[in-house]
Amino acid sequence: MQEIIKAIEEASIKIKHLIETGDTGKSQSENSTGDTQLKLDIESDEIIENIFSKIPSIKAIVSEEQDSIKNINENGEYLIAYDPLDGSSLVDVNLSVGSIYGIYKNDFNAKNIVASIYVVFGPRVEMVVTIDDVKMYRLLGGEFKFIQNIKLNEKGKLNAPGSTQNCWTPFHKQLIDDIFNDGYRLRYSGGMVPDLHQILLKGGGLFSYPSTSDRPKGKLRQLFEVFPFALTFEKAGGMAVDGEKRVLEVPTTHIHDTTACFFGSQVEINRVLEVYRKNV
Ligand code: P6P
Repeated sequence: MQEIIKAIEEASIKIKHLIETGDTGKSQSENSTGDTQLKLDIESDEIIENIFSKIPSIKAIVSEEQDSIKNINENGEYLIAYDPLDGSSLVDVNLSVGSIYGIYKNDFNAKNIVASIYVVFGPRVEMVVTIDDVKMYRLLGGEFKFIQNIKLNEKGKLNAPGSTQNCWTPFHKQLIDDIFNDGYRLRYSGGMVPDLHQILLKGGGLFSYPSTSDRPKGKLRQLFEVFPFALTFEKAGGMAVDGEKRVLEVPTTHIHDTTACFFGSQVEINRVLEVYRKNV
């Protein structure tokens, strides 16, 4: 695992430079959902793939920006699903973005995730490694230095309600309204990585990307985005559900499957479960 962490550190330093100097324009190609890819998406993906292809402990990799799994070393131990630059369109307006890595054994699915790593590219570059606990590192003088462990409070103060509000179910809208009426503060940038990083560092709250009329299975990808953060939130003392159960019990049938997802502290997630179990 250490060589994978070092590889992600090396890739992140290169991606930081790419964000600062790269062309943020559109490429000529599309991703698996037909969205036009940004040049940043493709170039950050190439950086990561080139580095991972030399790591002996990696058996195979799959990128959110590509359609197929790539075999690296048949004797490798780990499978890595990664989103090379989530929220890349936010670079154009100088907001924070991030990379997300899910590290699996035997197969790409929820029950086989063994670790997750995300990197936030903001005013500072920070990497959060989840194995048995949640450790945060910061890029200082060209090296990642350990800063702190991350633990969530039982109850938080922040609310990050994702997706198009006019596509919410009435009971989801009521839930979000009730949470705001209880004094939670709105914190939503449209970047999953910085939005969840903020909730983790500020003691907790709720991030939701529910099933909506335009996206009945949610928007966020199971392998590349949701499962890695679900592991982090659970190891930090919080929860991650799809409205009914842990997202780490959601079955995967295709590498680009999505799922509705709620990440947060115990109090907020139990509130979601209570509302959803009554209405779904
Ligand atoms: P919406 C970015 O495109 C992303 O995949 C996540 O980083 C983010 O949480 C979500 O989409 C934002 O989606 O529909 O709220 O704009």
